[in-house]
Amino acid sequence: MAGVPGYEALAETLARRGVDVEAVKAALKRQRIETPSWGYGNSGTRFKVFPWPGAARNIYEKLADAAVVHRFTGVCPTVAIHIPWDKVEDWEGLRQYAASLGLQIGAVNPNLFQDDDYRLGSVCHPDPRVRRRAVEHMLECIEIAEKVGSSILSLWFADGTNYPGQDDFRARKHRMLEALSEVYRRMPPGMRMLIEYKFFEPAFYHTDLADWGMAYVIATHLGPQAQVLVDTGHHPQGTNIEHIVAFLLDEGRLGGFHFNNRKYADDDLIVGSINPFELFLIFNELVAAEQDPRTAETARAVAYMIDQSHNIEPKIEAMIQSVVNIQTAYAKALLVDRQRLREAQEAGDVLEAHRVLLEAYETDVRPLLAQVRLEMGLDPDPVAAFRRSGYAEKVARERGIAVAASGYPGAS
Ligand code: LRH
Ligand code: MN
Ligand code: MN
Repeated sequence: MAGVPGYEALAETLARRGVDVEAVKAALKRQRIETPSWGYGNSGTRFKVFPWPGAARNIYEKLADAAVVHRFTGVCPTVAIHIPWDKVEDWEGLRQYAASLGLQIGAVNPNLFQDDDYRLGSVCHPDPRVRRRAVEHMLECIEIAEKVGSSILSLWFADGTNYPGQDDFRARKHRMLEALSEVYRRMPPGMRMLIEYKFFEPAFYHTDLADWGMAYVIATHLGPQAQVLVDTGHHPQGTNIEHIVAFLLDEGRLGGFHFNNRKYADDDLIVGSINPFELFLIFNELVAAEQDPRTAETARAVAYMIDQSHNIEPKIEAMIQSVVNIQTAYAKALLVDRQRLREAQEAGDVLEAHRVLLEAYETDVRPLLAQVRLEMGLDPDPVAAFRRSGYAEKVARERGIAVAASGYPGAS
């Protein structure tokens, strides 16, 4: 098959560096990235939602858009759902509809933060009636997951307090553990509970699961089917996320990612748009763990999900660009010369070790990815191909422009 411009030269350079180019291409073809239903609808900030012409208005349109992302990237066959943002009467029917589009339903996300009842929290709420409601909703989501053929229950809690003294930290921890134990016990074998942390927002004084350590402790109390989910936007500035990733992988407790990017807080911007080097370093840890027999099983089961919300940018293109940026980071991480890296580390050669990473990071992998896509029967430039396809104009005509209300993703 004819190569893309620049590919032969790159393949030769990589081969000279000792890279098994065919193995790298095979890994790139195997990679799978899940997109979120809520990334296709109108969303924004608490200041304003700018409605996008043709933005998906319901889960069926969201799946149709996700199928288009999969058609142009070839690596996004699953879609995460958020309940009750995604309103569905017939879950088996949804599963079939997804299948008719070449998709499957991925992680099921209960929404435990948008009912009036949850003013003081959900599973940590002082009132047992509210905690019961939260547990019932999670149990319902397990049933939904079984109906749609999903094996991931993905949990994020907005629980926290706004003022010192508002509630008892330790009592809230016990309430959470009690609630999650009941949910955990109801999960069928093979289902995983992913526990997502976030250090602030919407609560401003304390958040009940503020960091990976707290999520990890809860997961270990629950059992092996509970793991930690790392959302890249959920850390204080300066946090070394790749270190957290390596640590959790080593403990067998890294369950998945919510990829996005940010400059300041939980900005949910296009993955890799602000800090592509950080994304590369995260993938560097994932590849290292994939290649280490002690961590390979955990690394291979990691759920790679995007959690993004788009306000001023076209939603489908933003999603495709995120996928491309994730593939770029993964491709570069696959090029790291691990043997030279180990030798430099063992010799205490600080700069050489660092330069091994830079060599991989600074490689222009675009011809490699273009070649991979060509071999997968795809257009080498998925964003450009989508733009040419006329899909955006078609849905804008058919769906029109919705009146968007509040600012949180999925709200309408
Ligand atoms: C919270 C969060 C969580 C929610 C999603 C919409 O900030 O990252 O994953 O489910 O946003
Ligand atoms: Mn998230
Ligand atoms: Mn978030």
